[in-house]
Amino acid sequence: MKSVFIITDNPWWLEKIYKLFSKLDYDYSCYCSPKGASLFSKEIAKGDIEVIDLKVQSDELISKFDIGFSIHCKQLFPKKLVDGVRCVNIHPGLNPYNRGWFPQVFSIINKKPVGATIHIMDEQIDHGDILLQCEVEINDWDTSKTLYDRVVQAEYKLLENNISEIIDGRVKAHKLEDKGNYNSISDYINIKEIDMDKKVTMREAIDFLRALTHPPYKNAFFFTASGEKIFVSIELEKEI
Ligand code: 0FX
Repeated sequence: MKSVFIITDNPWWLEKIYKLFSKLDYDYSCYCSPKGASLFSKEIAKGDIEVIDLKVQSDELISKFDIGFSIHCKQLFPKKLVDGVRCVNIHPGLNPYNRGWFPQVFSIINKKPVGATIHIMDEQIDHGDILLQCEVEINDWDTSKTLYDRVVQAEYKLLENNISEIIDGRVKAHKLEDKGNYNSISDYINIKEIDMDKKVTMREAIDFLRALTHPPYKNAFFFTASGEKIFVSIELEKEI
């Protein structure tokens, strides 16, 4: 029987992982990152998930497991780990477009496609041979939140429908010719402050605001003349 490790820092995904793996006949263990530990205090206490620091504990994973999954894990997988055991990333973006942080936010702004990607991991972020992909359409009335919700559903379906084939190595990987583009967390942080003097079209303004509308987060903001910080989000409603 193949042994599988899964590292996630996303509570929605952890529930889905339990649901998916409880139906399958694999020996599996779940981990989260030290930074994500506060999100999982109940599960850690129950022993359902363990905290792992990949900088010092990669050898443990290499020796114990046949395959590993990074599912919205906020830790970098070191070269040693990705070279030592087959690691697969489940990513909420359509590689190679807008690799990195919050792909749907950047896709609403820069019009590059978005979707779900399952790929073999190498030492670069959201980079490596593609196993499976599925594009998700961007509607003119989507916000980051409505689009993200569809992207994670697409990721889950892609994984659920192909999990045994992936673990058993029956999905053929293919290379992407284009390296595409990458957005870091700083790129995201840097777009949140609204430049009140910037001249843009209404289309660009609405696209920017809907890309940063993701309740309950408060993202886009500006400062008043007296220095108060004001958060801005947008409501879009399609006539039925
Ligand atoms: O778990 P996740 O959905 O995924 C993110 C990256 O997008 C992904 O590329 C990376 N592999 C993974 C490790 O981290 O992230 P999240 O739960 O922190 O955020 C989910 C969405 O929430 C995000 O796409 C946009 C929105 N959000 C999140 C934060 C933290 C905001 O709008 N504002 C925020 O400050």
